[in-house]
Amino acid sequence: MCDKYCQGCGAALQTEEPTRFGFVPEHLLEQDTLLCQRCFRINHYGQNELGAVQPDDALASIGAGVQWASGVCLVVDLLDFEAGLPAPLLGLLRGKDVVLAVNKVDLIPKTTPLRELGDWVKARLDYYGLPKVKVVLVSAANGYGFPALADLLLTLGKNVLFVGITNVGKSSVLQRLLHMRIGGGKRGKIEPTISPYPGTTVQVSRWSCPDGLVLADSPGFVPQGRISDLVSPQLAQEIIPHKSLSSHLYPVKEGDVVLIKGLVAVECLSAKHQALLLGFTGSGAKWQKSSSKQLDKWLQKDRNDAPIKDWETHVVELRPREDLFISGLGWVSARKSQVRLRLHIPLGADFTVRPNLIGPKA
Ligand SMILES: Nc1nc2c(ncn2[C@@H]2O[C@H](COP(=O)(O)OP(=O)(O)OP(=O)(O)O)[C@@H](O)[C@H]2O)c(=O)[nH]1
Ligand SMILES: [Mg+2]
Repeated sequence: MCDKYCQGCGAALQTEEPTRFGFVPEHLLEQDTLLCQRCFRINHYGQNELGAVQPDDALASIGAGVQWASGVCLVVDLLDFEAGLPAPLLGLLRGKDVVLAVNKVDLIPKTTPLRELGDWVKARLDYYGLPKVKVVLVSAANGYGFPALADLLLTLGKNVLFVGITNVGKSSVLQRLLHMRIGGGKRGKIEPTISPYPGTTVQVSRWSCPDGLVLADSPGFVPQGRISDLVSPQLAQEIIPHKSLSSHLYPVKEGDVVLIKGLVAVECLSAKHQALLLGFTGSGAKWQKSSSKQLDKWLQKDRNDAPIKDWETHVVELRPREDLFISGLGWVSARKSQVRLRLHIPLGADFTVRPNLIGPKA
């Protein structure tokens, strides 16, 4: 161990154990390298052999970071919004000045006006008892909302920490800000490490910016109940929307089942009239329609990448223009008619019914 830190992921650099975070070969450390081997391999080969930071280590680092911070930018993924506000994380931020950056708005179809998304987010924050939080919709992918975000960050004092659950785009948001005037403009080659796999950032990593401002990345808080955390990293990549959100529309009547094999099934128990269900997920998730008689076959289907053995069921009433949100997977939206559904999800997976995010509003 030495007193240097990897600028990409924040891990303390060390030259002894290649299988631990922060490893750099000794000769590179002498050359003042500030990037660990893991970050180098993520950046150049898209490979992360060491996997994710441990939840407890992440929590300890976030806690220390919050103590240090004068203000906090909480980053959430609009497509996994409910998962992004876990009570233990919000508890850590109590008493801090918070700006909420709702990221990945580029993934929402252009037919949904951004003003409508803003109203939807505000209504959800009211519902969660967070009506006073300053909110900005952003996309680290295309830069939308960043001038407004930069202005809000300047109200948070000199030490600003980016926090949020894993994989919401904290490092991506920070990376984009570092290229803007607030972050000092063009930087050297080393930047916060970004990867599609959750648990990339390992410890708080600070970046000095003009006028004494310090922007700091932090490891992601690991939430409970997210389906993407229960499956293999490869399958998680398929179900989490990265480049586009895909939707699948099914007319349903009693006895129909809309499902993703080995992951989730939504069984129609009754529908008032002709009902429609729309499944929203990343484009790699394979939705299909079947019948209740076939259900066991689809749920018990053994998949190495979705090793889910235990299931739970819930009966849910879904009115038109409501979503059945399933944490870390996506959501099923009802159109035209109210439906009574039986939801089959992996044991411990979180779900909630909410006003619809996409499509005509009530
Ligand atoms: N489409 C889209 N993808 C994004 C956006 N921001 C980040 N991503 C992607 O989301 C994934 C996670 O990004 P990171 O910046 O590594 O997320 P993080 O919150 O720092 O993740 P951890 O360090 O693991 O907690 C990467 O595949 C990014 O390319 C965005 O605005 N739009
Ligand atoms: Mg990160």
